[in-house]
Amino acid sequence: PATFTYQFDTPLYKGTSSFSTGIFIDGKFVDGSNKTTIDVVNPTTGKVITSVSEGTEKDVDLAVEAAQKAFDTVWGLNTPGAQRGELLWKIAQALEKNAKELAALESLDNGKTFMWALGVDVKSAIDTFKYFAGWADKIHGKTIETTENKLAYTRHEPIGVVGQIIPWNFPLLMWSWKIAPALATGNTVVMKPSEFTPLSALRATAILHEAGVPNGVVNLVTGYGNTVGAAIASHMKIDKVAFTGSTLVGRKVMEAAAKSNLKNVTLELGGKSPNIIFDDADLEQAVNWAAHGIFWNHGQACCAGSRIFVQSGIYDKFLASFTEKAKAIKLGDPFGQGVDQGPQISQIQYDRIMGYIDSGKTDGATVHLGGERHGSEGYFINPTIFTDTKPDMKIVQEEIFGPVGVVIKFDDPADAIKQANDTSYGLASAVFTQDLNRAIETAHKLQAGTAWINCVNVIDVQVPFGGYKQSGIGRECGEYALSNYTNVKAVHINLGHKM
Ligand code: TXE
Repeated sequence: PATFTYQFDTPLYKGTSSFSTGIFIDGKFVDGSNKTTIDVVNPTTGKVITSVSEGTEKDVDLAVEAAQKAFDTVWGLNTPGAQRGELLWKIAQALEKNAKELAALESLDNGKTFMWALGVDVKSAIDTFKYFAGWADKIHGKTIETTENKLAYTRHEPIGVVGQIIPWNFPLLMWSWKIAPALATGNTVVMKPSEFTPLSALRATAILHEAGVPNGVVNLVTGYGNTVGAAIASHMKIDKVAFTGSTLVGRKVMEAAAKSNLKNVTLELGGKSPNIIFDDADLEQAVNWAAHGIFWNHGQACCAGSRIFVQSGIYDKFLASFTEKAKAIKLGDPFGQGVDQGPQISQIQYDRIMGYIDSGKTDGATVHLGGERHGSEGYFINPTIFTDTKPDMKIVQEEIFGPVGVVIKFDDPADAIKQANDTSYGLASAVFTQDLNRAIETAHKLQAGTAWINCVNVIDVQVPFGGYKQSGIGRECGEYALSNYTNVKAVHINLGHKM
C-alpha cells in the first residue's frame, strides 16, 4: 500500500508524518481487496490531502479471521489481565511520544485547532489507555451465596471479536474510547474509522502495533459506512458491535445486528442538549461555559449544549455578553496562532448546517448573530445565535452539529425543565445556578445520561458517558464501559447436594 508523507511547517508545529494508508489486518498494512481508494480532504482548504484504501466486505472477513485467530491464541484468556494492562500502558506512552504529530494529523484531517487537538483529543486518548490499563487486572465477578452446599460465582469473560465503528468529530479520541476498554477486557477488534477522517486512526494503529500489540488483536479497515460499516454490523462472527455516530445509522446498525446474529449492540448517538441558566447564576461563568458548550469543536460534539434556556431576569444581560463572546471567536487555519475555530468537517456537513440556518429563518426565528459563511475557501461557518424560536421549530428539535445555538427565554423553572426534556434525545444537559438545592433538583429531573452543574462539555475517562432515549444504549468510559465488553458466566459448584 501507499505511504503518506506530510511535512508540517506551521507556526504551532513543525515535523514530518509518514505512514501507510492501507488496511491494517493481522499486523500488516495491505491494500484493500478491490485496490480502490478514498480521497481524504483537508476541510480548511477543501483540497485533497491523500487517499486511503477502500475496504470491502471481503476485507472485513479477513480482519475478523485474523481477530479470531488472535483471540484464540495470543489474547483473550491466553494473556493475563496484568499483562494486557502493561501493554495498554505502553500504548499510552507510545501515543504520548507522538502526541504532537497525532494532534497535527487531527487538525489537518478534521480541521479542529492544533491546541485543542493536543490538549483534549490526544491527551484524553492517552488518559483513556492509562485508565483502562488499570482495570485490565481488576476484571472479576462475584461469589454469590445460595445454600451451604453450593458455591456459585461469576466470571466476566471477554466476548471475542468485537466490531467498532467510529465517526469523524473526535477521530482519535473515539479510536481510544473504543479500543482501550475492548483490549483491557481481553477482546480483539475490527474497527472502521470514518471515511472523512482516517488519518489519525491509521497512524495511531501503527503506533499501537509498534508498542507491542500482537498481530490480529487490533485490525483497522478503512472504508465507507454502507459497505465496511454494514459488513461489521451484520457479520455472523462478530458478537458485539459498538457504534458512535448519527441516530439514523445507529438504527441501521441495530437492525443489522438483529437480522444477523443478534450481536450485542452499544450506541452513542446524537443529542440536542439543554443548558438551563437561572437568574442567580454567576453570569460571567455561565456565558463562558455556554459558549464553550455550543462552539467547542465547531459545534460538532454529540453533547453540545445547543439549546440555551435563560431565565428572564438575566436574559438581556446574558444575551449581550454571550453575543460578545461569540463575536470574539477567531476563525481561521487550525494551525494559526490564536485561532479558536476551524472549518466544519465536510461540504456535506457545511450544506446541512446552512440548511438548518435557512430553516430557522423560514420558520420565523431571529438570526441574532452570524448565519453566514466565513471566508471563501474551506467549510467555515460563523458562530450563529438564534432567538425568538418556537419549541416545534427544526432548529430547536434537531441536532444541527454546527456552531449554531438557540437562546430561549423562560420564567418558570418547571417550564424550562419540561421544555428541556421535550426532545427525542437524552445525551447531556447542564444547569447554572448558585443555589445548591436547585442545581441538584434540576440535574435529577433532566432526562439525560450526563447532567453538568455549573459547567458544560467536561468529560473525564473515569466517568460514564452515554445517552437516555434515542441518544444511545450503554455507557462508555468509567467502570461502566467494561460491561459493554464482557459476558457474565455463572458457575455453580455442587458441594454435596445428592440427587
Ligand atoms: O454520520 P454517520 P454522518 C450526527 C450529526 C451529523 C450526522 C450525520 O448530527 O450531522 O450525524 O453525520 C458509518 N452501517 N453525528 O452522516 O453516517 C460511517 O462510515 C454501519 C453525531 O457523518 O452516522 C462513520 O464511520 N456504519 C455523532 C460512522 O458510521 C455506517 C458523530 C458515523 O457516520 C453506515 C457523527 C451503515 N449503514 C455524526 N453508514 C456523535 N454521536 O458524536 C455510515 N456508517
